[in-house]
Amino acid sequence: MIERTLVLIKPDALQRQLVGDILSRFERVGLKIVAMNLRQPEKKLVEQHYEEHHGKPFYPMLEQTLLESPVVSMVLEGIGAIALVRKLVGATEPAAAAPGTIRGDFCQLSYQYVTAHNQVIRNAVHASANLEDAEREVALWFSEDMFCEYPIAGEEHHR
Ligand code: IDP
Ligand code: MG
Repeated sequence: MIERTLVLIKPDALQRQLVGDILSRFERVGLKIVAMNLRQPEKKLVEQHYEEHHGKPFYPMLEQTLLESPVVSMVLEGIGAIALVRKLVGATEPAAAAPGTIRGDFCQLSYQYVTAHNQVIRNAVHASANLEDAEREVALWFSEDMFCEYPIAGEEHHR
């Protein structure tokens, strides 16, 4: 099943100049970038994007961190792309994220540490959790005219 999923490289990763490292992981597994943008999101967009977290204690900080510098937003396409990207991204809590995943390799925060220090988990990327979220989030961040059609080398070998 060919799927599309939304990925955001969040401000903490932009500030650490990790864009290339993160993108290379999606490219090397064969995911296709069908839309991409460097963007300073407006507050309203972040509110809509993280709708499910409104009211949680960490929400105000989460919103603030998403607004502190630009994000790279992208739509990735591939076989089972939603689960594949979540696998590459790793667990929400970096301390629990497996080595080899983006969060496991680039971040170290734990729930215990951020709770004690009144911080939010900075974990480099956002990735859609399921098909329903992916469809909603892709439509939120991208309009139809922002997608590009093109072939990628070797596409026929893994489809
Ligand atoms: P996800 O990004 O792995 O889908 P969600 O549960 O959807 O994780 O949470 C959204 C974001 O909110 C996380 O990526 C992380 O930045 C932050 N976050 C989630 N849970 C906590 C928490 O308990 N404390 C602080 N920040 C959190
Ligand atoms: Mg989530």
